[in-house]
Amino acid sequence: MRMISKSILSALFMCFAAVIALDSCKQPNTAKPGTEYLERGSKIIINKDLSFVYDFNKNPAIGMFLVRIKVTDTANNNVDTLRITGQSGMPSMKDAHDSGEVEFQINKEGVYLLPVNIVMPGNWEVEVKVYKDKTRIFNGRIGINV
Ligand SMILES: [Cu+2]
Repeated sequence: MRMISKSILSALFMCFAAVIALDSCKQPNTAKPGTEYLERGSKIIINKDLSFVYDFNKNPAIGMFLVRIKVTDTANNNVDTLRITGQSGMPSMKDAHDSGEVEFQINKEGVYLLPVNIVMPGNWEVEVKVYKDKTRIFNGRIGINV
C-alpha cells in the first residue's frame, strides 16, 4: 500500500514537473487565462499613446490568409516603428500546428501583415505581441474558428 501511494505520488510529481518545464519555455504571458479574444475591427488599446485595429484580408477558411494590424497614435497618425509578432496554432492540439513566434511584415501603407496557414477545421488562435524597442508592451489573442 505504502509502495503504491509512493509511486503514484512520484508519478504525479513527474507530471507536475513536466508541466512546469513546458510552461517555463514560454515567455511570460500578460493575458490572463480566460481573457476574451481581441475583437476584430475594434480599437484595441496598447497604452496611453497607442492603439490598433486588426482585420483579416478575407474571412479565415482552410488555407492562407493575412492578419492585418494598423497601429495609430492618439493623433490618429499611423505608427510603423513597433515590432509585432504572431504565433498561430490550435490550442486543443498542443504544438501540432504551432507556427512559433513570427514577425509581422510592414507594407507600403505601414500596415503590419502576418500570413496564417489554417490546415484543419476547428478553433485556432494567434497570440499577438507588440514590442517597442526591446520591451513587450502588449500581449493578446485573436481567436479564429474555421
Ligand atoms: Cu489541428
